[in-house]
Amino acid sequence: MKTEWFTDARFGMFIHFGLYSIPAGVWQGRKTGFPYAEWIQAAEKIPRKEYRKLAAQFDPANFNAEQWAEYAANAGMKYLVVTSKHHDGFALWPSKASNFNVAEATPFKRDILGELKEACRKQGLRFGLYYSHWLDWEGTGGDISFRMENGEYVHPEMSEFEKYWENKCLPQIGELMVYDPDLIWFDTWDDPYSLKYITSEKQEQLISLIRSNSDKCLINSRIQLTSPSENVDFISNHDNAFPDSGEGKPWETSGTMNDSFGYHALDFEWKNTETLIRNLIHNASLGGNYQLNVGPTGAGAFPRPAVKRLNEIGAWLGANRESIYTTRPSNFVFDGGKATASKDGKTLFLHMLERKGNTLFLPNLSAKRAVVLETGQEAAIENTVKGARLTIPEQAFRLGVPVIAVETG
Ligand code: JFZ
Repeated sequence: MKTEWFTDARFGMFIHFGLYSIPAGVWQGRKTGFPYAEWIQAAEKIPRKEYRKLAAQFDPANFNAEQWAEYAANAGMKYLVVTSKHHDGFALWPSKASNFNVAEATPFKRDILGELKEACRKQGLRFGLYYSHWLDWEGTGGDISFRMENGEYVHPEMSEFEKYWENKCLPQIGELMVYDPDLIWFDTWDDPYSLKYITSEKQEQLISLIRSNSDKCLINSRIQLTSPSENVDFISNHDNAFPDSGEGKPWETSGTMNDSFGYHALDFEWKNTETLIRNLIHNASLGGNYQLNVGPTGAGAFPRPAVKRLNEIGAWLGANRESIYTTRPSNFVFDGGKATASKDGKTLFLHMLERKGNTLFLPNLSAKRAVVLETGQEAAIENTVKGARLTIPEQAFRLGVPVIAVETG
């Protein structure tokens, strides 16, 4: 199955990087009215000509693809997905279909996608590309959710959108395929206008373009969130949405460390590391992935709070790796935590999210061996006709989120 690596991966990095990383959520000295810094052009109704001036300033001295990929690998992530082109229409690679790109419009000139792809290969990370197929505010006909008249959004004529689609969107997807991506991450949301513009014919057009170039490239459901084609490979949930059940296809949640995807200089709502680890465990227990976002600064640096969290999650994952990677969802429910199961179903991993006393009863189950995963310390077992009673060693509760590995049988 071409989705197997994705199902086994559990943890990936999302990167939002572009011209919006320069204003970083602040326009004319004020914090922008919308939490997502990458939306600043629309949120502040910045005229195109003025927004384009950011390209002349785009020269990220600290951009270092190898370091970015290393941060992801050290955090325990297995793939990296970068915004090849976000809603503003600016391409991070030398695109032939539009000169609004890093090589032609900025002093930086380097092929950011090419460098990142190579860095990911070196780190053993799968490489994915976010592409905003629906919204494109460059002004070539894809400027949905951008033109405001009398306080209302005015959407482009279908004929204008068709021009954008034929002359920019499809050719650019063709260009992206040259990078041989492991996945393409499209983006729409529940808006009646996404149904109007991204019809099922357009979905299939994109899908067949990708399939004709690649046997391996996965495609996500946000190609049309309201009614995705049967032919997509995995489901992308709403942002920061951690569901109560799994899906019929492989799935993921993309989420932010604070409240913005693009770097936001005035967003201090950083979630603590334990919350992020709990999100990872939550999705893993239901068979899903967590694609955690980093918004590098306009200079190309990872914000310090992001680096700290990546390091801390990496440390936790390093000590508990078997309980997350290649696991399967477990229907074993217990009070105060969440479980995953090994692929062969023989080992149960109990993530102790809340302390509910030192004994844990596992109904209808007989345990052969139970250990604290990080330390190897044994938990005493008492098997009865009704199930197994474990006594969790006191020291385990000093480990943050302890995991008990139980061999069953
Ligand atoms: C979209 C983008 O607009 C945003 O900038 C970011 O790239 C994010 C990953 O995706 O945001 C969305 C998408 C879907 C919903 C809300 C915001 N939704 O379905 O509610």
